[in-house]
Parts: sequence; structure tokens; C-alpha cells
Amino acid sequence: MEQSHPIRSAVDKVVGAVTGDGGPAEIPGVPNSAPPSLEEPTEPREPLPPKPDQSGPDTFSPTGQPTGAPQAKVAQDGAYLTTAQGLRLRDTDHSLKAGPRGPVLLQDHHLREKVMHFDHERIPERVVHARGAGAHGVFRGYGAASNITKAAFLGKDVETPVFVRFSTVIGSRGSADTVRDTRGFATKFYTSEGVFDLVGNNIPVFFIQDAIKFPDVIHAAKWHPDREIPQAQTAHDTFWDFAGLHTEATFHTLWNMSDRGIPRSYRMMEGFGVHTFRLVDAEGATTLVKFHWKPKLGVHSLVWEEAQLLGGVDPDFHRRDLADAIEAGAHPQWELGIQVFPDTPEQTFEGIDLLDSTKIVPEELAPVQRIGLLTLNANPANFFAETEQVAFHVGHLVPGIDVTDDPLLAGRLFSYLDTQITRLAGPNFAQIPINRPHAPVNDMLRDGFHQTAVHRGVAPYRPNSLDGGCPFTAGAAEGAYVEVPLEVSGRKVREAPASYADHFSQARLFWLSMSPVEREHIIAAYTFELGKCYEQAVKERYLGVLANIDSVLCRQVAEGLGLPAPAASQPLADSPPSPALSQIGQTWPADGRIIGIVAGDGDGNGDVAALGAVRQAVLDGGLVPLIIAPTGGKLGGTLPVQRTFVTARSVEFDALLVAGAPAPGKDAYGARDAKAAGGADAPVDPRVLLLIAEVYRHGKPLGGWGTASQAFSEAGVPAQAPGVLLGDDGTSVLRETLELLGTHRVWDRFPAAASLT
Ligand code: HDE
Repeated sequence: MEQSHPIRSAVDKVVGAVTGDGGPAEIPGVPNSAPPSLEEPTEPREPLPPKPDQSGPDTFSPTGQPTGAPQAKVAQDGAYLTTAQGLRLRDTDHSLKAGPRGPVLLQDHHLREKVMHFDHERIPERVVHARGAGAHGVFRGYGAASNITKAAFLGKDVETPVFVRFSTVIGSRGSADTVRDTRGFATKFYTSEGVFDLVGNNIPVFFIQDAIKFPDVIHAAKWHPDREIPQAQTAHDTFWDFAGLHTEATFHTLWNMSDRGIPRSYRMMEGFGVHTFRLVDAEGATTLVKFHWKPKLGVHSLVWEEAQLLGGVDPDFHRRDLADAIEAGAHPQWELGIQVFPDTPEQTFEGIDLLDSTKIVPEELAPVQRIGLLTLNANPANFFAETEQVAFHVGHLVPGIDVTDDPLLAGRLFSYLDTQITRLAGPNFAQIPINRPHAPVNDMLRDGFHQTAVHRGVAPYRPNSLDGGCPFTAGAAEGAYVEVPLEVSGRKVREAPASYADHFSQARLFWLSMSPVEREHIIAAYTFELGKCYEQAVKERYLGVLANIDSVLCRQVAEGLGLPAPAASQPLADSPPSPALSQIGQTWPADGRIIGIVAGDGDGNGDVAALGAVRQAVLDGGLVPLIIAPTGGKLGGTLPVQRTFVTARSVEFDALLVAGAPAPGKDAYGARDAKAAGGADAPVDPRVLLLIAEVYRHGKPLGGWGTASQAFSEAGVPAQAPGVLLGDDGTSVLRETLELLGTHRVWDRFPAAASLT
């Protein structure tokens, strides 16, 4: 049987539903499952179903019992508008007044209820990780960890529903997605033994070693308290002031300054549990592990200029990318992996302190063993109900997974419950649908704000006899969580172990593991961030930190700042590089990448049939084609235009195909579109030239046929440059473009750090 590609069939399905004409597929992102009529609807009718890619949380009761209720039945429904009490309303457009020009009457209960509820629609944003995007999915265990943990959800072929929330750390809820920052990667597993949360980041180390420093690092990284600027970035004095004085932040900061700080997509990030965890098998034997998420699409990043442009052009870039990919059927996948270490009394591995969250264990020393597969396959039906209200907690553990004495983890075990009391207004947040366990809950916790369970019985205490002694505690055999009975002893001190004092050796290891072009980006990032600081002392002090990572790094950044480069204050430790840290050098699937296709010139924008064939081939390859033309509509009456010269910007495409050299459109003058300023008389539309120039500068594949070579040369793109593909027809150029996309970018186009000496 012929199998259609998931993206194509999903897009066709969406569009079939939307256009009803079986016409060519549009792109993901339409707001509803059917298009609106031109006229305002006047007849009451049942609401539309959600789009096929959307799903709410599974329907479980507040006490973790499957209700079997269809998801639609826990949402509002029906043809008629009602009050919150179910009373049908005749009018919601006018307040109740004494005559049309008269005063509004105090008795207007509908006005009062509507405005009261609106006034309270927002809840406090997360103090960190406020900006995020979520998705539903499923996790399938490989069984590969079953010899070291009894956790049921890691068993072979066990399938567990999950909800994942990705986030930035510093910015507020409305900040841009593509800022330079760490990304959160938090996963809620609704296991048969209770909820397990893996609350990780896309960077395997943290800024600090002890939770008591968390308010300090976050106060330093967030805006200045007087003006509340800058938003969502570390390029300012308070952050570098702190980072220069508190040098345990050096390694994490270096990851931020590398390309890892500006991911191309949430789908193309690694995830890390950061701390060392302790796995426990059925006999009680323990193993130390670090958790990793390995993306099937590889680890890829934006270039800095793209990230900056996107902040204005499409601040929702990562949200949109995740939702569109899922809607299009390109379901993102990660393998869960573990690095495994013997649980020795020292809790070190090859001399690396496993309780220090500012250190990695290089994958070359302890390979990542794959133990399960995560697939994100549905978008939330409601952002607030799900993505905003989901509450993660590192203390949500299941039998077989225990914590270690990492002092950073200890603070988190306190913090994540505490924060929900404020954010979700009380202690019953586990009863919110997205947080409900899929395992029966019987906790004897009672009452409190927003209690939605209706408990029975008279004796919510133990011991009792009035409720027959119920509920009873369980033994390990009945699935109870039993902490590993470790010996603990020690002097009561406010001190860190001696090994925590090494703040530079792994930063140097990272620097030495980077390819030249990645080093170039790191130098540029430090130069940018420190260059945004006002205080000379802050910059000079940080150059002293960089000198302890590498003299070339320090000198290059110092040159950019116009300051002398200091010498290292301690000997630099050289270790063999860890190739796993570099993002360059392999080939990855290009699924779900966005290809911009500029329609050609001439009447009807060139050969529409040929353009349609290229577009179809892109879809068939599992990628998303966006046709770009001077104006909207359908080329040749059939081919949908998804971007115009006004709306297109290069930063949303992974590659650009150009089917000719389009003459300036009718709106190609600055008053209509600033991007086209002064270009109405140019031989090629200046917006197209800008597209070409940016795509070229950002190292993306650039293909052309027909008269495209003229457009390339007008844009200043050398025809022989790497990754510039000029051919006779679109499909052969596309083939080469797809090959190039496998390496993410045309790396040869970047000046390969020739000056890095
Ligand atoms: Fe968090 N962190 N964190 N964190 N964290 C929160 O919890 C905290 C740390 C991480 O999508 C908060 O519900 C402390 C490390 C993610 O909802 C809060 C410390 C790592 C998310 C909190 C840390 C993380 C949070 C804010 C120092 C990577 C977003 C709202 C000990 C391993 C989860 C909330 C989501 C969120 C506290 C350090 C990851 C305040 C005290 C290390 C991905 O509880």
C-alpha cells in the first residue's frame, strides 16, 4: 500500500477541512478547524471541533481516576451564551441602563460578572522560565534501564502519556523566543505509579553550585530594578558584574555564549537533567545517573543576527515552529539517555564530582545509553489551562528514581512546591486537569483554596478506626516509594567541598572542543554582551575570567572591546576535547524545515506548473514549502501564495529557492514597505534581494534557476560560493538543497576563524 508522507497528509487533512475544495495544501497555523463565512453568522449552532492536531489533558478526576469523559465534555460547549451559572443570556453587548443615554444600573449582574472575571484572568508569571510553549506526547520505554531501576515507565514498550514545556529563563511571558538564554526542557510523565517530572534545561551545567545563590544569579540576570530593562537578556552590567565575581558561573555562561544559547528550534535542542540522580533496582541496588534528551533532528542553532531580527519579525518563532511542526505531522522526537556511574561513597567519576552541577561528565568518558523515546504528537487545546497552569516539581518522583545530595537539587526540592502556592493560588494545584496524576490519589490532604474533589469519610487522619483504618500505607512490594536508606553524618557547616573551587577547567574543555566557526561565534557573543555594559570595571574583570579559559578567546574579545587582554591568573588545564560538545560535523534529517520559494518573473510569476512541482517535492520530502510572490492570492489560480514580498523575511526560512529575478512589485517603494526603500527602479525587487543577501550571509542553502543568477548577482552573491546552487530546473536544485540542509548550514561560507591565533 502506498504510504503518504505524514506532513503532506496532515497538511492536506487540515486544508481539506479548511478549504473544503480539496485544493492544494496550505500551511499549518490556520486558527480554526473550518474557515469563517464572510457574513457574520446569525443562526445558533454547535461550536466547531478543535483542530485535529490539538488535544487537552486526558480526562482524569481530581483524585487521579480515569473518568472516561470525552475531552469535549470538560470544555465549554453548546450553541447559546450563558452566565457562569448556566443562565442563558439575551444580550452581552450593552450594559443595563436607565434609558439608552441613562446611567448604568448597579443591578447589572451580567456586567459585574463579566468584568470581574476579566479583571482576574492573569495569574503571576513564573519567577523564572515565564515564557514557554508546551505539547502533549507519549514516552515509550526501551527496557534498557530495567536492570538498574524498577521505575515501571522505563520498562520495555511501556507507553506513558507526557506533557512537555519548553521555556526561556530570564524573559517575561511576552518576551521574544529567540533571545540568547538557557532553555527549559521540563517533562511530566503521567506514569502508572504517579507523576514523575524531569525538570531540565538545554544546557547540562548550571550557573551555581548551591541553591542559596539562585536569587542572586536571577536578580543579576534579570532587568535592572530601577528601569526594568533590558528584557530577556544577559547583555547588561548586573549580569556580568555578578558573573565576573562569582566565577562558578563561568562554564554555564560559556554555553550561553556559544550557539547553544540561540537554538534554531525547541525541536533541535538537547535536554539535560543536570543533577546526578540515583536509580534503584528491585533489590535496592543503586546506580548514579545523569539524564539526557537527544533530539532526532540533531542540535542546531540560529546565527546571532537571525535571532536578533526574529525578536522583532517573529517573537513567537519557537512557539510557532513547535506548534506548526506538530500540526503538520512532523512530530518531534527525542531519545532519553543516561550516563551511568557506580554509586561509590565519594560520588565522583574519573575525578569529576557528581554532586557539582557546574560540571559535566564528557560523553566520551561515559557514553549516553538510550533508554526510551519521546514523541510530541499533539498541541494543547488551551494555552492557559495547560501550558500556563502546568506545575513541575523535581520532587515528583516514582519508585526506582531517587535524588542525590547535590545542594542545588536540595533547594529545588523545596522551591518548586513553594512557588505554586503563589502562582496557582493555593495547595490544590495538583487537581488542575493538566497536573492530575493518572494514578489513584488518596492523600488525606484536605480542603484549601480551589478544592475540586468531594472527599468522603470522616477520618482523614492516621491512625483511625472510624474509617476502618483507611487508607493504609504500602510496602515496597505494593509499590510504595522508599527512600534509599543512606548513612548521613557530618559537621554542620556553610562550606563547599574543595573540588567545587575549580571553575575553569571544564570551560576550557568546552572551548577546546569547539570548531573554528563555533569559536568565532563565541568570541562575537562575549564581545556583544560585554560591549553592552557601561562599566569599564565590569568588562575588565570579565576579561580576567576569559583569560582563565583561553588566551585567544580573551585577546579577541579584548580587541573588540578596545581593552588590553590580561594574563591568566592560574595555569590553564589542557584536556582532550569532547567532540560531543560541538554541533558541527554530522548529517541530520531535515524533517519539518521551512523552504521559502520565490516565484519567478513575468506574467503569472513564471512557470506555475514547474513551481507547483517543486513545492510538491518539498512536501513529499517532509519539509514545509512557503511560496513567496509579489502579492497574495493563488498563482495561476491554483498555487497558494503564503508569503508576499511585504510579509516575508529571510529569518523564517532554512533555505531559499528562487525561480527567477522578479521585477519590483507595485508596492516596491519605501513609503509602503521600508524594506523596499528606493528600489522601484531596480531590475529586481529589492525585497527579494534582501531575502537573498540575508540567506547568503546566514550560511543557508540558496538555490536558483531560470533568471535567478541575475538576482543573485544583483544581491552581491558570488555564483561560485559554497552552497549557492544554480541549475536548469527547480527539482534538481531542490535535491541538492535538501542534501545541504542535512548539515544545517553551509559552514564553509563563514569565515572559518582565520584570525583565531
Ligand atoms: Fe528551576 N525553577 N530552579 N531550575 N526551573 C522554576 O518553578 C529553582 C534550576 C527549571 O516549564 C520555578 O514552577 C531554584 C535548574 C525549569 O514550568 C521555581 C533553583 C534547572 C523550569 C524554580 C533552580 C531548572 C524551572 C519557577 C536553584 C535545570 C520551568 C516556576 C536551586 C536542571 C518549568 C516554577 C516549567 C522553574 C526554582 C535551578 C529548570 C521558582 C530555587 C538547575 C525547566 O520553583
